[in-house]
Amino acid sequence: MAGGWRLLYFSAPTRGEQVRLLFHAASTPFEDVRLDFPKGITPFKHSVLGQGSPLMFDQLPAVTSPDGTHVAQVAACMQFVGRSVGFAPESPAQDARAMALTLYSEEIRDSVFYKLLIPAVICGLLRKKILTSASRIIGFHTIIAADSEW
Ligand SMILES: N[C@@H](CCC(=O)N[C@@H](CS)C(=O)NCC(=O)O)C(=O)O
Repeated sequence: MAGGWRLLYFSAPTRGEQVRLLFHAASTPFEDVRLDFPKGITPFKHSVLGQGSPLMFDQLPAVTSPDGTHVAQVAACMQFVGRSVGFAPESPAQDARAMALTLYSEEIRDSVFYKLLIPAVICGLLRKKILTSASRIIGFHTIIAADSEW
C-alpha cells in the first residue's frame, strides 16, 4: 500500500473508533476500511498473508501510514497517528498524559459498550434455540404425518 493512511477495523464503532475520530479531528484523509465482524479480518491475517500481514498480532485496529508502516494496538495507533499529524504534546509529561487518556478511554468504552451488547447476544442465542426447537418440532410433525399416511 502506498500513498495514504489506512485504518483497518471492524464496522462497529468500538476499539478503532477513536482512531477514526483522530483522523477526522486532524482533517487527515484516510482509507476507512470497515470489515464485517467476525470473519472480515481473516484475509488480513498471517495465516493468509504470511509476513505480508499488516496485523502485528492478528488483531484490529491496525493503521498503515503513507510510507507503508503498520502499527497495531489502539494506543500505539493513536500515538503514531497523533505524532504524525502534529497533534503530539511537546513535553514528556503531556505526552504521558495523552497516553493515559488514550488508555483510560479504552477502559471507559469497554465498561460501557460491551454491556450494551449483552441484550443482542442473548437475543441471538434465544433466536438460535427457538429456531432449533422449531425445526425439531417441524421434523417431528413431518415424521408423524408421513407415518399416518402409511
Ligand atoms: N489490546 C488490543 C486489543 C485488540 C483486539 O482485541 N481487537 C479485536 C477486535 S476489537 C480483534 O481484532 N480480535 C481478533 C479477531 O476478532 O479475530 C488493542 O488495543 O488494539
